[in-house]
Amino acid sequence: MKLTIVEYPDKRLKEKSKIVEKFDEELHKLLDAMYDSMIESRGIGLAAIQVGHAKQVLLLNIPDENDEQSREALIEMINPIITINEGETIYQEGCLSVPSFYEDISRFERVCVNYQDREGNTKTIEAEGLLSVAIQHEIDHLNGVLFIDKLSYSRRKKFEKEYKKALKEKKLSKV
Ligand code: Y12
Ligand code: CO
Repeated sequence: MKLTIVEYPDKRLKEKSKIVEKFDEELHKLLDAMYDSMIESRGIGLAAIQVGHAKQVLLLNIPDENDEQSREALIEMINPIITINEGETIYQEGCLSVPSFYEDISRFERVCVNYQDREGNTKTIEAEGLLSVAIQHEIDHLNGVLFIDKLSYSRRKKFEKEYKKALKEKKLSKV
């Protein structure tokens, strides 16, 4: 099933996602459809609210050293909670819900996360580098926060102007 990616400024991106209680076929179907949509859109991370489902569900698929993604590297996180965070790193982030815009964002360098897998089993992961940054970016989505919300006032103003212009051009090119 092909899912449509919700794009900024859609208000659904501000919603807080709800805890998942049922680890059933419906959840598995959502996870599989999210994976297909993420790969088709060339993403490395996707939260359920980005496809219109306000559930605490996210995917991560970090490319390997040859810049290739594989299903074996897929991480499915349900109800994630960051338990430890350390250090600081700045990484240029992008988001499928904010197409064609990339910005340097400050994040924790390392995180430890407790979460559940698709069967409801409890898991823990320690992450650093791109995986750590992507986890924090996706968990922000579950709280209705986008990476552009972390920009300074002037950078946000610049973004809004550029994004509005890009949206207008996109609409005109479809006429
Ligand atoms: C660092 C980097 C990324 C994250 C969160 C996950 N973000 C993404 O997966 C963003 C993907 C993305 C893909 C795009 O499409 C292509 O490259 C073909 C894209 O480009 C356009 O929309 C035109 C933008 C973003 C966290 C930390
Ligand atoms: Co995003």
